[in-house]
Amino acid sequence: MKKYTNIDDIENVPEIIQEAIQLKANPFQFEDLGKHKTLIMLFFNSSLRTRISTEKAAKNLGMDVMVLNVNDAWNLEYEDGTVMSLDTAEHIKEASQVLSQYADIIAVRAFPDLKSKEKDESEFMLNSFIKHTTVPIVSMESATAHPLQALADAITIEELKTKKRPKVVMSWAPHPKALPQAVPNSFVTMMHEMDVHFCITHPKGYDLNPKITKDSTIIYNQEEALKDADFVYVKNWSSYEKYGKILSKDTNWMMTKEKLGNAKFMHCLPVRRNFVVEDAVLDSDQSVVIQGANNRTYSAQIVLKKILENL
Ligand code: AN0
Ligand code: CP
Repeated sequence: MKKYTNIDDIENVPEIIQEAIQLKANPFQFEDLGKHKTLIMLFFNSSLRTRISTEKAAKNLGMDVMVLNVNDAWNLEYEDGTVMSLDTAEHIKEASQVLSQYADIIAVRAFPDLKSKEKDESEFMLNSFIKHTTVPIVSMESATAHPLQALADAITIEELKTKKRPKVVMSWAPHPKALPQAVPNSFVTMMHEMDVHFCITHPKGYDLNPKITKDSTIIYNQEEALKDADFVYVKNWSSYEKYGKILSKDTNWMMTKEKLGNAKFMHCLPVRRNFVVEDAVLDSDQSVVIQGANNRTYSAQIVLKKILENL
């Protein structure tokens, strides 16, 4: 693997899921692979899981890890040819090349600001790193994708499914803040690669990028969509059409024990209790959010392993 910024960087999804499950059973089997290799993680945004699970994954492979909260460094310029007389103190060209000398792999978290669809979809931050660094890049969530999360979700479904082709429903939920579409985008893309019966449910106006949802079944009636679900993946996102806007905070879309039926409850976390999902769900045995978060280590570890093998 040359980089991991999108699910299509994976050659064979079913195979990588099985490899991750094997790694989980024996996480230290490749502890020499990353010896004298350094992972630098750059965070433009907050993180709990990604920050810690990716470091743990790298260390399981014997790598050294350095973390930079980029907002503590110099304010970066991405445009070519600008007169840097304002707030930006360092150009991505220098920053990327300098960091490449210190790292063998660079991982980046850079959320969108949800103001301009075109700008966010250009993935200018992530792509600037890809362009100007000389080492492989891993996305730890970019403007439009969260591929490490989706791979962990796939591992969780594979581990917990009790039938060959489970029904997976991705259900929108309300949220007080405008959130990106990165997590749902990657989850949808991943479900297309898996042998599952998949549908999406959300209020009108919340359709994701049709290039991503493609021919997914979209059902605007949540109750109908949730019928006989084996896994319910709950996530809020802001509108794609009215880009970055909150169109609804309708509490009727919150996930409840009653709506969940017998399905397993999934969420990437962090989650707002009793706004996105009620306590009764999170505190029940049907919630697999904690086990799911554990798989973040193994999704990161299998990705880092494949990149290290290709260095
Ligand atoms: C972020 C998002 O929705 O993209 C990160 C999730 C992993 N969530 C929040 O900001 C609450
Ligand atoms: N799920 C996830 O990416 O969590 P963090 O934002 O805490 O890293």
